[in-house]
Parts: sequence; structure tokens; C-alpha cells
Amino acid sequence: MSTWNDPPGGFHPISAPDYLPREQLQKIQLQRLQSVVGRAYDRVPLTHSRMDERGLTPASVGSLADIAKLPFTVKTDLRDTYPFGLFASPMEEIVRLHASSGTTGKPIVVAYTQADLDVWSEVMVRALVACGMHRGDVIQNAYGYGLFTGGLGAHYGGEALGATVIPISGGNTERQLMVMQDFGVTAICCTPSYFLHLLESAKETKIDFSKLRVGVFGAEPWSDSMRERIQDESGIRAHDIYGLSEIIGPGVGIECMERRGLHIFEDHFFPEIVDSETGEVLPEGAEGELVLTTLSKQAMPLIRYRTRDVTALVSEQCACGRTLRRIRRIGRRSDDMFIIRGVNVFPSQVETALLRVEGTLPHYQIILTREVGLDQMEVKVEVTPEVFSDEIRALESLQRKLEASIENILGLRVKVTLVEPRTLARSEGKAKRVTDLRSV
Ligand code: DLL
Repeated sequence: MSTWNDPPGGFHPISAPDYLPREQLQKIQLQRLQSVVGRAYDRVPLTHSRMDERGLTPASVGSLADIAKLPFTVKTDLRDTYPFGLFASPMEEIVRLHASSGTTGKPIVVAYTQADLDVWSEVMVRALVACGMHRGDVIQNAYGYGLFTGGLGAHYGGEALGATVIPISGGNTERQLMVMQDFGVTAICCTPSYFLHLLESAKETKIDFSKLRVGVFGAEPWSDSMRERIQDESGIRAHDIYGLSEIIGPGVGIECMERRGLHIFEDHFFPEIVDSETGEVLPEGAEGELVLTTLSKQAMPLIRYRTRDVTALVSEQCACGRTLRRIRRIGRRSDDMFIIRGVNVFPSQVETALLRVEGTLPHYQIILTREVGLDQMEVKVEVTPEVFSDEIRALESLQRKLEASIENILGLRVKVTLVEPRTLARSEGKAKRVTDLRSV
């Protein structure tokens, strides 16, 4: 068993909070909870009015258990207050904005003060240390840079660790493989599906990446069988990293060397598991929806945020010595969002994109497949009888318009196939829009 003086990958003082006695950790959590609730109550009108409605003030939080009295925050709150309505800091103090998919045409926006960015780097360092990484590692960071939190989150974490970071971002597989071989890459950060794609391509080009030791994979669900395939084919150790833009980005939770669940950095993010239907808090160990409260966020504190990610809390002490509780790996969500090539997609966004173009019926089907390791998304759309009788050129132009409209909203190129009126299956009750044919 390793201790905090001897964490896997070498000592890193920043990881000390991972090993605190539980009582000490809970004291810090309560202090921070009271402070963050006070901040949100004073500065965020939505939180203020929701607490008022329930007769609550910051003084109502006297213990950690009192968190259950507080109102939830949900994704549509971010949409309804778009773009900046949940910010608790003035713009002069906000040094970074990121954005992620909303449920329709507009993204949701998240903000960071410098102190927030420092916390983010801190938890990312702790995550990388937990994966056995250290100074001297050469990290190929193939998470997308830009509004997505994956790129910059892993970037600053890697630098703060003292490793060498290659900010290659996603895409351009040939260049990725060249860099991996020529720059002596020892660790890679990317989505697991993209790594699988790199592996497939490496087979053809006979790339040698024998120095590669660790993969830090997240931003989408991936199964144990996918992990086995990745590890068997590449010889690396694959770790699962969890996070979401609303809370901070990557670095909310990480698998340590034991890889029996993801440790949550509980001194910054307070986890609860609730029944996704009733919102009732479930006992430790039960499966339900993960709810997170940011304990130290300044720019955009979120109280009891409904992540929609389904998991369970594991509280037995981990053999790695960390006292932080773990969550089970996330396999599904309690809403209809799916993730393709690291991009979050709601069927309602696709619908919004289709409705912006004339000539289609509101009947569509989204089909997800995996070709040579890379996820593909196809949208089958019924056209109106009038358009269907048009000449082929008109149909091609409609198809291109639909593809462009979807790309505009999702930032993702997908294939649109036009089909005859009344050919897609109709469902009684709630429509099932997504067919997932991905096997691993
Ligand atoms: O995906 C942040 C991230 C970047 C995490 C890089 C890990 C690595 P969003 O784009 O806001 O943020 O998407 C968040 O992605 O609510 C989950 O549904 C899903 N997700 C993230 N990590 C995992 C994971 C980033 N390890 C949403 N396993 C979350 C399963 C994951 N699902």
C-alpha cells in the first residue's frame, strides 16, 4: 500500500488533501460550503430567490447534511440565464470563459477567476499524479483546445505538474502519430475513442510508441472492455478521468493506480447521489444521479448541480491510501444527451438545426456507428412529399444545407441522409431518436 509520502509516481506536495483524515476533510468542506452558499445567495439572483422561496438563508447550513435542504441547479438554468446570469464575480475579475453544449441552439457559458483557474490546475495535477505521472513525462495533449475545457484544463495541469506538454489538440491523426514517436511521448490525454482511432491508424503505419506508458481518457463513457482492448493493443495503462464544464472541466474525479472507481476531489467538489426522478438523496452505495456542489468556485459557484450522470458513491477506503471517496465509472446518463468524438449532443439540438431549414418533416433518426475506431454520426431525415418529387440537384442542395445547419450548432460534421416521407419508424409515446450501433 502506498502512503501520501510515497504516492505512485513520486511525492507531490499538492496531493496532500487526497490523504486527509475524513473528519479534517469534512471540516474544510463545511467551512467552504457555508462560504460558497453565502456567495451564491448574495450574488446570484436565481439562487437567492430559490432559497428565499424555501425560507432558507446561508445560516440554514449548519452541517454538511443540511446541503440536502438547498435547491438544485439544472442545465436549463444555465440556458435560461444565458450568457452570464449565474456569474458571481464582476467581469473585471473573470479571466476565462469556456462553453459547452446546451440543450438547443445556444451553448452554456462557464466562467473562471484566476483563483478558479488555480484550483483547476491543482486538481488536474492531483489527477495526473494519481495516474503515476511526474516531472519528466512528455504529455501529448490531444483533447480539443478552444471552448471545450479538455484542452486547456489538461494543458495547465500538465505544466503545473512540471511535465512537458505538447499542445497538439485533436485531429490530424498522421501528425499525432509522428509526434508520439519522434517526441518520445510518455503520456497521452484524449478521448478514449480517439485513442482507439490512433491505435488503428498506427497499425497501418507501424509507428513505434513503446515509450508511451499512460493514457488519461475521459469526456465520454467508455466500457471496461474498451479499456482491455486499449491496454492489450498498446501496452499502456489506461485511466478514466471525469469532469464537466459546469463544475470546472476535467479533474473532478480520477482513477488512481488501483482503478477501482474515480476519486472525487471532495475538498473542492461535494458529491451526492440522488434519485433522478424524485431528487431524493440516496444512501451511500446506491446507484443514482450524481449531484455536485462547487465548494471553492468564485466566478460561477453551482449549488447542487444535477449532472445527469448515473453512478454510485463508494466509501470503502481505497488501497492507494487516498481518503477521498470514489464514484463508480459512468456508463450512462439519465437524460438523452450522448457524446460523439468528445462533443456533447442533445437530440433537441439536431432538431433545432433541422427546423432551421425548410423542406424536411420533423421525423429524423440519429444513428451512431464506429468505423475504424472513430465514432460517426448519421442523421436520417424525412423530406416533404413536395421536395421528394424534386430533381436530384435540389435534394443534394437540401442535404448540404442540413449538414451545414447541424455543423453550425454542434460544431461537428455529420452525414445527413434524406429519406422518403413516412419511411422512418414512428414510436408511440416518447420518440426514440438515437440508435447506437457502437460495439465497444
Ligand atoms: O467533457 C470535461 C472533460 C474533458 C472531462 C476531458 C474529462 C476529460 P463537458 O464537455 O461539459 O466536459 O461534458 C461533460 O461528459 O457530464 C459526462 O456525461 C461526460 N463525461 C465526462 N467525463 C466522462 C467520463 C468534459 N470519464 C459530460 N466517463 C459529463 C463518462 C464522462 N462520461
